[in-house]
Order: sequence, then C-alpha cells, then structure tokens
Amino acid sequence: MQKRADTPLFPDLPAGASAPAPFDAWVTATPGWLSADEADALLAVLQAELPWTVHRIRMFGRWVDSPRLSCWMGDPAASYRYSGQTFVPEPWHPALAALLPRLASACGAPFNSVLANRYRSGADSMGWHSDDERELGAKPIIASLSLGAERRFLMRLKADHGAKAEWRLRHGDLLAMRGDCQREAQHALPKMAAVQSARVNLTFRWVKPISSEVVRR
Ligand SMILES: [Mn+2]
Repeated sequence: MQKRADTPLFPDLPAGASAPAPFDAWVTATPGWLSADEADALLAVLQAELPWTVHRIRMFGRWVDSPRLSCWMGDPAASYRYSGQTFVPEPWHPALAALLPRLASACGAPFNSVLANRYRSGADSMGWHSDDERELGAKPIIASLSLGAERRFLMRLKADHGAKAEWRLRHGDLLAMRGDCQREAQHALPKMAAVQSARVNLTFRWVKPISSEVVRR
C-alpha cells in the first residue's frame, strides 16, 4: 500500500463527502441521519432509561475499567460465550428496537444487538482498537449512531499508523463500518478537553446467533 502523509487529516467531513482511500471502501458517513428532533428525544430517553455501567475491557493485554459508560442490548440469541460463561444482552429498549428496520434498510444488513456507549464529557474517551471480537465474524457491518456532543472520530491503518482519517461526529449522524475495516484499521475517540456535555454512541452489530438452549434470560 502506498505510504500516506501524516497530514492533512480529515478535519471536517461535509455532508455526503467520503473519506480518503482506503478508508472510503469501508466507511460511510451520513450526517443528520436522524432529524434534530428525533435525536433530541432519543438522547433524553437513553440517558435517563438505559442501565449504564462501567464495563471491564481488555486493553493492551490488561483488564481495565472502560473509560466510558456502556450498555449492551439485543436479542437473546445475540449472546456469546467466553471463558465458559454466557453473556446475555439486556432486552431491547423500545426506542432502540424501533430503529432496527430503518438501520437495516440504511446499511443493507440486519442488526441483532447494540453496544451503547456514553461519554460523559470530553474527558471520557476510547483508545485505538478494532471491533474484532470473534462473535462478530470476519467482516462485520457496524452502524454507529451519534447523539449529543460533537466528537472527533479517528481511524488509522494497522499497517501504517500515519495513514489516517478523521470525522466530526455530530448529533444524529450515522457512520457505518464494513468489509475489512476491523481487520485492516483501528479507530479511536480521543479526549477533547473543551467538551463539557455528554455524547451517546449506539453501535449496532450482528452477533452470530447461538443456540436458544444455551440462552436463558
Ligand atoms: Mn469500537
């Protein structure tokens, strides 16, 4: 792959614009996918009603508290097994279940679960990683719906950290990742000291269904 310059980044993706290659093959951004009114209502309901918790995550080989609040929700069949335990998602909040047909139609693929993340302010963040959990399969389609505070979303190639793209994700924006995005690239949500308010990010996924005999809610 051609070596790319470290700059310019992609400071402000206008409506309908696509990312530079090779990221354009993997990422589609749709600014204002939800109207401001819809986004306002959804943000208020989710902040108040989702059972937000601090997840333990593995980063650079260590288990640490995730630097954000999370909630994992979905179909019982979206459960997965890890270290002999079965992890079962929370039942769908109706406001999220109602979005599923629209998301499936926008992305051309169904979703059976959502990892919701709440960044309380610009001090909450997420470091470089890929969404490469085994239960998502080899080429997952992940739909990321942003609500609340505008945040920077960064992507870089695993093989060349200088090859980067950047988006500004705003209230109501949808960003879909597909193809080899998780295999070839990493993404991050950096801290932004000036941001005082919360961002809720909904990442819809398809988890390979496991047998209903294994799953009891
Ligand atoms: Mn991620």
